Amino acid sequence: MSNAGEEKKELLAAFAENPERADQEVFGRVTHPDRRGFLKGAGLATMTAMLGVTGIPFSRNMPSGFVPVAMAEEAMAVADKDGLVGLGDKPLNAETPAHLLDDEVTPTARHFIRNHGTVPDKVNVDTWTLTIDGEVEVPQTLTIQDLRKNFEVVTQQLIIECGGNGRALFNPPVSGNQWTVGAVGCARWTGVRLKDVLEAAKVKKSAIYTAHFGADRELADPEKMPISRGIPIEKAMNPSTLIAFEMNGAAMHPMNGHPLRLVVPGWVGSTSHKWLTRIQLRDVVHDGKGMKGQSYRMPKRPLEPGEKAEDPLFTQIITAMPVKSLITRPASGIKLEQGKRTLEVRGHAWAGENVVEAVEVSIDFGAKWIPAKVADPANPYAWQRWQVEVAFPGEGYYEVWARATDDKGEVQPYAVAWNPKGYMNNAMHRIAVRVS
Ligand SMILES: Nc1nc2c(c(=O)[nH]1)N[C@H]1C(S)=C(S)[C@@H](COP(=O)(O)O)O[C@H]1N2
Ligand SMILES: [Mo]
Repeated sequence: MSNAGEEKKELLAAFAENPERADQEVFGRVTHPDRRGFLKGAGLATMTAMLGVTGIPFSRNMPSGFVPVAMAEEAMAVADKDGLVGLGDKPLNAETPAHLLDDEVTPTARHFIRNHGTVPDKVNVDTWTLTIDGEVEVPQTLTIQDLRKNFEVVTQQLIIECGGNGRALFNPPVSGNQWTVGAVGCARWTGVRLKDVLEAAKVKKSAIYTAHFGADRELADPEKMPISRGIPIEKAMNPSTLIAFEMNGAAMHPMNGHPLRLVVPGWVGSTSHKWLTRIQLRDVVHDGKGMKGQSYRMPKRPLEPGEKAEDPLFTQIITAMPVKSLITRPASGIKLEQGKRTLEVRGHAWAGENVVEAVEVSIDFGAKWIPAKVADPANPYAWQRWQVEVAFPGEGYYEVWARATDDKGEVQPYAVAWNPKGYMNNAMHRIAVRVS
């Protein structure tokens, strides 16, 4: 099919212009109130024909995301991101392959994207304002220039990880973006401390929680915000919690929250509100979109994989992310050159509110563990580089597994602790190595 490229462009244009109609044409019917259709039957055949491919990669994504993955990948090129893997294009979500997360500081072009709705367009940096209201004595409305002028500007390397990172490994599968390991990044963020701004607004004693609001809107309803979460006042007052206006020393990527966002490092990514316009201080826990039901919550007792559980069981609002590590070198699937028996393995490790004390690797499925060298974090809430030289006893197929331990003695588990929304999977990362 020689003109597959052209047809793909046309398909993308059709989706950009009128997603509902394009859905109708590609998927045959509208199956979901938020407009996304299921790729199956005739729809899948049409799509496959139009894309000129015999199969669509990452088909495991299909049931949950109803994702025209090839299109999401196309969208990545538009979004000016380097090698990210698209999980969906409405809203646009993309993760970074592990080997592209090798940089000490995650480049802007390699920071993952997690969107719930539209990406605000026509952003005017000069007129953008942030309102601080609710349980404060002196409500504030500040421009970005005001923030820069009135408060100390700080730069910190800070980790943001999606609560659903690792969801693709759940068994039985759960719905939601099928992140493998790459919904995590550690960029250098420049901004002001949320704490300083809150102090200027004179927070009342009654304030116990924040509520975050931004400029993005639900895809299906431009009146509604797609997400509005919050954090306890203690985390808001943590000096590493930033209102950021720069990413890696430059303007933020439009998909990563330009021109203003929260960075609540170490905590579930949904608290790091993008396109931030308002923070309300509350005397009760926030009840916005993403705060209730089973959203960003864990059950109060372990569940059997696949178990159906009712909302009242989900009493634990997710806060800090658990200890975790990632192998960024080599890429999985590497074949050592003939006769070579050693390999440098390295990556990053992080631990929510804690500090990583040790990283070990195993080349025998966890029977024996080899300690790696672990660097100190560049600053609190930055991930930590680890590195180790591994020697293989002979030729064959190996897996290299990595596990981190934090300063509270928490260790990464071997397997996924199943929960119905696919949160907080910190099971060990593993890569395949062929020794010849
Ligand atoms: N306004 C707004 N903020 C948001 C989101 C969103 O959809 N809208 N997604 C949240 C989630 S779930 C995550 S994991 C992080 C991801 O940040 P990133 O897209 O810059 O990687 O942004 C958070 N902030
Ligand atoms: Mo997320």
